[in-house]
Amino acid sequence: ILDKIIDKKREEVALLKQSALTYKTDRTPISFYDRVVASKTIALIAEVKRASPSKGDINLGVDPVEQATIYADNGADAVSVLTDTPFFKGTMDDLKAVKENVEIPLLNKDFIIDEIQIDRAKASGGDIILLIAAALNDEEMHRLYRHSKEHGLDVLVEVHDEAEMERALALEANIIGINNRDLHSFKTNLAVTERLMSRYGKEKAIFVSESGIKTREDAIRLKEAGARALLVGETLMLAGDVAGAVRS
Ligand code: IGP
Repeated sequence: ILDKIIDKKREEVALLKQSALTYKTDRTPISFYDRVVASKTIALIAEVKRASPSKGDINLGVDPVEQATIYADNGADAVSVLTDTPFFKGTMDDLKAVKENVEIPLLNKDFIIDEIQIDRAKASGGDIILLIAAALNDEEMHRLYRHSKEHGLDVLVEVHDEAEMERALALEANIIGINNRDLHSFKTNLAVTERLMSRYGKEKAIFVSESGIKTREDAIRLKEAGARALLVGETLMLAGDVAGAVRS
């Protein structure tokens, strides 16, 4: 699935580059890293996600601003906004709208393969961008990581196994996401975080456990494994009581 998504992303980036649009902004992003370091409890990145390749439609009727406002008002430390359209049914306008209404840091959740997407993320209100190790070679990771940092953005470097973790650590990434979801089988397994944390937990980075987190018990388990933050999407998008789910 990742190959398919990246192929599509290349087309999108080619169009972006052809258009006359430029992304200039003098805004200073808000630091998620500083917020997590200062926090005594485990941090929450709460995600706005309408649909996904693994689950299909999740919550098409959601109002991203309303949802993000509930997240922020109930103690989330950041909001992740999926902006990929073909596979996740999100838009850059979702990110912009959330930015106008919410004060906490925003993660522009997308498949970044080119600097122009990073410039667009910053101009659209993103404070954090995602770099997926499985989608990028070392040269691309380094170049895109440096570009983001030069523009004052935090970078969440996402890994799923030991080899990708080694590559993220070689970057000296200070925020590393461990994706519990296997992108081939779509299965989630929180033991992925436990396995990688037992081996790399002493490294100097903030570790974020991502995907498949459903209950307060899951959160406690991941905190005990050493995660400093959690990224939760589907569970919050489907919760009857979103505020209660965020607080628990
Ligand atoms: C959220 P979940 O299982 O709580 O909905 O997962 C988040 O981790 C997931 O959306 C995600 C993702 C990604 C989406 C993790 N890495 C990369 C798109 C691209």
